Amino acid sequence: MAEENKTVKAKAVEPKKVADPATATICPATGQMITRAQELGIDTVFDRAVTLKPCNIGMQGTCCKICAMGPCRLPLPKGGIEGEDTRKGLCGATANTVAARNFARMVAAGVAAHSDHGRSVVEVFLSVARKETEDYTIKDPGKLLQIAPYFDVATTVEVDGEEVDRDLDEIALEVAEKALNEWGKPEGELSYLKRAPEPLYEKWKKNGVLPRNIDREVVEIMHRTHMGVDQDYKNLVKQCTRASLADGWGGAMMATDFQDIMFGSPSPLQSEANMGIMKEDHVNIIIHGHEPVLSEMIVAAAQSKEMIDYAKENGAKGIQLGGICCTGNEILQRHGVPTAGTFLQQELAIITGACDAMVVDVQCVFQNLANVAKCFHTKLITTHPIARMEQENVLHIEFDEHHAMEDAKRIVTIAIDNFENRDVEVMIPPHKSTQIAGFGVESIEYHLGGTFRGSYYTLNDNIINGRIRGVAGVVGCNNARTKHNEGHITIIKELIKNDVLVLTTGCSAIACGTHGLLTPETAGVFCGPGLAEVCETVGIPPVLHLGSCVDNSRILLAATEMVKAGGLGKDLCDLPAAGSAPEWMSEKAIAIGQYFVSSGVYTVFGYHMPLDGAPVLKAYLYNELETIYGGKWDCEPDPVKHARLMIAHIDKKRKELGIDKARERVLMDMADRQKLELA
Ligand code: XCC
Repeated sequence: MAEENKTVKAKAVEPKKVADPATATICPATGQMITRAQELGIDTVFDRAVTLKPCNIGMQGTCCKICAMGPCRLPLPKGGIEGEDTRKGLCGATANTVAARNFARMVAAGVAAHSDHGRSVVEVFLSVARKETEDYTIKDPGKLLQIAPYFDVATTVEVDGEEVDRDLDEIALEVAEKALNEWGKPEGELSYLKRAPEPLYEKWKKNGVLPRNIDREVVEIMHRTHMGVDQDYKNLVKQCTRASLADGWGGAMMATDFQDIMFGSPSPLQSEANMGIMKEDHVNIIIHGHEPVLSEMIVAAAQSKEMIDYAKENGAKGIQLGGICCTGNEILQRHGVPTAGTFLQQELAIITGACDAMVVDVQCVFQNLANVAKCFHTKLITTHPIARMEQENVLHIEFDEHHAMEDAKRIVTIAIDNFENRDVEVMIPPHKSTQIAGFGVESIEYHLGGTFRGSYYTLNDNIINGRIRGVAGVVGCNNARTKHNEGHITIIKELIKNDVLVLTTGCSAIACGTHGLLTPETAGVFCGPGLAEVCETVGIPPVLHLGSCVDNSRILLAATEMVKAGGLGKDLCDLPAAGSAPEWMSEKAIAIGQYFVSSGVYTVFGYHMPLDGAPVLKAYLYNELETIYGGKWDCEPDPVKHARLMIAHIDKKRKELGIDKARERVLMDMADRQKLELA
């Protein structure tokens, strides 16, 4: 007994292992706040990543826990497998089946998350169309008219033999009802699929992967991955394609469109990024999550004279809003609200001691926020009926679109009332950068085509003549298992150095803002000569912020516009383009990856993929899929090698298009010019 007590005591004094800020992040503000948290004795995700090791078999994708005879664990033997792979679960499921089922369930969860978000947005739009709410309106009628035909909704009507514009309210109502039907229509296929280039649509049709309705494809994955159903990894991957397309060309695309219609389509604007945007003498409200339905109202409430006056009465100089994750991107791209941080910075925003309220909706919200908030005066407010927290210090104010402004004002008032309760010394890291955000399909066309000749052809032309080597979509999360922001920033710098124009969304976009890559001036510093020349001529950054994760649909549509403009092939897979998620962590990222691959895009993930335990399935995703859809998966944790894989693919496509020679000429010209300059 005495012996036992000694051991307990000895353990108790063992110093706690914590993260080393220098290896945890490349962001100085983040490093500073990790240290601050450690001084205050508060653990963050960075520390937990040091003490909690990931499960090796789960990492390989080969732990099966879909029935109570398991979990059956099928790790790959250290030396690999020679000859027949005899690994199997109690039911006989092979490693391929197990890993494919796990992969499919990630796709299902990712599609569900994006598309349920999309559904909420369309439901709010239906209330607008039915005139049940006055807080939301139609801010971009042009976009409504643009999408109406995809739902077979007429925008004109015949009156006395003459074709006249149809009443906008009527159009809105019909579009809203038809759009909502996309989640559960009993027959047919999704309406937006025809927005894809025709050869791609035909490929989907031929392979039997046209999604029927959004919910059905998710449900079918859950059915097929139930114990004893689909046991052919290729057939499972086929359903992954079908469900993911229901996201990329369905739920997520509708989320973007209806948000644009109600809240306005973004256009480029200037703002700031990183935790240094918080102000000690202001009421700081941090908005975090994904659905802009509430955050739009909070922006309006926080900017109202009534609320600003109230803040001043309470001793603050004003109200400072800041965004985290994709809700942050939504209010950045439409209102210029600065971003306070990426996914991994959420706890740190509270640790500043200056966060008077953190308002969260759905997705990517750490439960540990509640524990961190307990150490400060911060009010943590959940707002969504499907996303609550068990901790007692969390306030739940359920948001309802029918009294949206009222709810938003209530939340802002709570934050203002809380301003005087700050108890711990405030420490806001002094780091922030200028950023330009708010690009979209339309603004790329405008900027790269000019007012009178707005067209994607100018972009194509610069790709054909070799100034721009190609286009890359770099998107996705942070992951505490990799150095915060290092993957995003290293890969993107390598790409732009090699004249690849980058389109970015999600936390990758926030990282770019934080590290100063979203300004036109970046071009002269980090870009290759060709891309720099184009960016300087038209005044755009070499990295274009296209919004949140659901806005990856903007990347699909921009790529489609490139195909339509001509000169770069007939399908998305012909384009000199590639996709990347350097620090992915969420199931949504897997869904996005799968719809990009199935749309013909070579897509490289960083960190790792949960496929190593099933080499046959992995080879199928990394190679064979390309023969079906023109796109394929790849994974490379080293950021420079990762970028080079993308560049090699872009060069391969240039060669196939016969435009590789143009680039050689451009490069030769530049080298000659530099030689001359040196002489
Ligand atoms: Fe979440 Fe969208 Fe990932 Fe960031 S990037 S961690 S999903 S907030 Ni989409």
